[in-house]
Amino acid sequence: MIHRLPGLASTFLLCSVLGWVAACGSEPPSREAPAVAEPVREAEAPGLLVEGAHAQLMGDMGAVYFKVVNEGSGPDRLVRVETPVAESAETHESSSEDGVVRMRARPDGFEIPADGVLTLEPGGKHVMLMGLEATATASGRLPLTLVFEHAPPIDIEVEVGAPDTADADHDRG
Ligand SMILES: [Cu+2]
Repeated sequence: MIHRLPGLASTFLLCSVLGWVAACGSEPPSREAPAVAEPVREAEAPGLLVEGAHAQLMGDMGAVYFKVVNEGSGPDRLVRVETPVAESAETHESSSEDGVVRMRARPDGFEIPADGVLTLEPGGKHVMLMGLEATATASGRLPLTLVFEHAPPIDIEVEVGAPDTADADHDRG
């Protein structure tokens, strides 16, 4: 922590800003079965199905989670995510090392195994939104476009849900 590479500095910063991401990682998702009225959006492209998209926001930053079900016989890859309502959208992955949750950029995106599922969830893979527009966060819905290596892009509208944790530390120092 004394000497850190420039490339890691932003990761450390994000980790401290997003203390709630770490906190969420320690809690298993407790609401597996979606309620009937829950406005989970689903969208699909040939062979791919996106489901359960939701976002957790922290100021002008947010983490987006969803599943991509690959019903095809070949692997694919989520190569990037685009949105008009944030300055940037990056693929990240959190992992726990020696009890410390760290978040790293995954610039190559995430593989979607053939006949398998790519899962983005708290404490693991996620899409990190930075510089979110206030009007977008207020609306409770974030439009995202998922871009894949093989399948055509999928547009989704992500439901914003408040973080489960009260550990919302805004300290950016
Ligand atoms: Cu992140």
